[in-house]
Amino acid sequence: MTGILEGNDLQAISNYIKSGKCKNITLMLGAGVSTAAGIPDFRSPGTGLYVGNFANLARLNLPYPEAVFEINFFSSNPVPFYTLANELYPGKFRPTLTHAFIRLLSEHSLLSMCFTQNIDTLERRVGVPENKIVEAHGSFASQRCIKCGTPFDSAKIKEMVLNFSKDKVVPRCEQKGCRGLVKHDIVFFGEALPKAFGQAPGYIRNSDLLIVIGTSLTVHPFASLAEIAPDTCPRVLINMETVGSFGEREDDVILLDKCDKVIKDLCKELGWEEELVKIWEET
Ligand code: CNA
Repeated sequence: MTGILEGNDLQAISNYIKSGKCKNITLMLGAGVSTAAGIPDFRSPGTGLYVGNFANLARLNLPYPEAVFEINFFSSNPVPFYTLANELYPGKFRPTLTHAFIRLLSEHSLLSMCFTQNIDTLERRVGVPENKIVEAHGSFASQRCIKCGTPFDSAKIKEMVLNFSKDKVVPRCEQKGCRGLVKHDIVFFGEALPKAFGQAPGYIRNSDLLIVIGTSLTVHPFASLAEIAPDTCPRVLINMETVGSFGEREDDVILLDKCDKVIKDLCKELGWEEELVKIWEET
């Protein structure tokens, strides 16, 4: 026990933040942060893209669900990805209270860095400064040809994706003689993570608190970051289930509930509830 937190509950986190000793908070986020916005995660029973009803992905005629995010499969059949992109495209969804909390941490100068696995860009949309976000699995924010690497126009691809359900036109490179498939800069299975992800261990080692929200901690190397937190950096998990190695450290705080509810309760304790709701209502 490090003695940094006075307990393993929400009150203890709130007291620590209010004490002024907790100056740098690093966040690790997953798809659970955006489920309340209407974007299904991968693995929640009944609603996740990989399970239950949203086998949903079954209508895309995939050999197995993960194929939709595999580069080899995409190269031979990009239609399932673009069908899904049409449904999940940024602009169709509003940030959640948890996204508003990220901005609030930043406004209180407490946000060290937000490492997100999400590709929905809702962290940007809620107004978290770009230099405080690392989209570890990329995002829909940019795109390029998978053959020659030439970037593709954002406005043009947006129109194509939004019309994909009726037009079924897959974007192709416009460089002379190329015609390669265009893919968003989302990290597919088998692709390298963005360079900025390399900074993650340094941020976590220098943090006073690590908060992990809405992730099954099953996708590596992202998931392994939670192991890096030193004794001086207590770990908090806000999720529907216990995941990873949470619970193995005496000072781990595990808050099992919908993240928006936990965040609202935490902000109430911190006296930030009004600010939180104001940010959320504005976005
Ligand atoms: P996952 O494996 O589907 O796990 C989600 C986790 O969140 C589960 O443990 C759930 O119990 C939990 N959860 C779901 N809803 C809530 C909620 N309201 N409050 C608290 N916890 C909740 O997803 P991961 O993010 O762990 O997997 C990594 C993949 C998912 C990344 O590569 C992403 O790109 C990918 N993904 C992203 C999005 C998005 O951008 N919104 C959507 C779907 C998948």
